[in-house]
Amino acid sequence: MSPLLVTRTLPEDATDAALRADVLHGLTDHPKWLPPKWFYDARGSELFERITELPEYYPTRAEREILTVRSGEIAAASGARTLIELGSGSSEKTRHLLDALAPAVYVPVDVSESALTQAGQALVEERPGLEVHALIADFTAPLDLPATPGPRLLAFLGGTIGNLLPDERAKFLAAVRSLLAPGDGLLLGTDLVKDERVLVRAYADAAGVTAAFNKNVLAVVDRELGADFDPDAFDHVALWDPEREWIEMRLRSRIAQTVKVPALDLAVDFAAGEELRTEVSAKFRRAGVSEELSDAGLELTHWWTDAEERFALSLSMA
Ligand code: AVJ
Repeated sequence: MSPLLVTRTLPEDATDAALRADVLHGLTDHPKWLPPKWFYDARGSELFERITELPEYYPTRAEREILTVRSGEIAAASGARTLIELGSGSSEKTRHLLDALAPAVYVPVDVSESALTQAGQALVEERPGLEVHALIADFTAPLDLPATPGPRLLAFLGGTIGNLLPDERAKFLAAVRSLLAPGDGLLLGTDLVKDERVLVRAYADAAGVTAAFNKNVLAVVDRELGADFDPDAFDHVALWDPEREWIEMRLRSRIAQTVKVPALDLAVDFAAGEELRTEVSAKFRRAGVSEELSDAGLELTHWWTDAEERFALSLSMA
């Protein structure tokens, strides 16, 4: 049997139906909002890769430092024979884990079939004996994981859990727990609370790459739903919400304007200065992560940070 198996559980038309529902709901809500998942078309993914290399955007470097230094400990603590990774993308940061764990099976899960196929092909070529079972799926929906050797380690890296609102996080962690058997583990990447200026700079870089990334969601709605958003009629906003301890990205309408979305037979009025929220990126403290994991039935057993304590990887056991 080929060492690379790619399974699609995401229906082909899921994306179009989901985008239409999200745009209709979010643009008629008060205040207006869109889910961050729609950032990641080809241009958005390329812009995000550029963001990860920006001097102001520390999370990727900080997490890579932890994985480089601590993968041996993570492997020893989890003893996993299967590594499952949600939102695996290029699997670039996963290589340290795969080296240390040397699992029998790797199950990358992502919505991007191209990313999964490219990464999966490269991994089976360079790692004889590794079986890759890639899943084209939306990890926020119920997952149908293949039967693989235990114990299993489920990795959710990058700090992407911060994109979920608190109630969404509770549901997500409970769903993850329901996928795990006793002795399985969750390896979770979380960006940490820190100086507000450092946080805001990471989401409003001097080169304007994050501004372009943020505005790109308007181009996605224009292309997919025939809307007439003018990205230049909106300003990029990044702010720190100290009560909720999250960064919020918004797009502020420079003028009073009406945007048409023909595919939804919708006309959306924006007042001058009105803001559309495009992402929250929650920042965490160890006590809060431990509590959220415990509420989901997971026990935090290890907490690793980079030397500057900007980002953390936690291991929790089912
Ligand atoms: C990929 C969701 C972890 O929230 O920091 C980067 C996305 N947004 N710059 C994050 C993002 C603006 C990133 N995550």
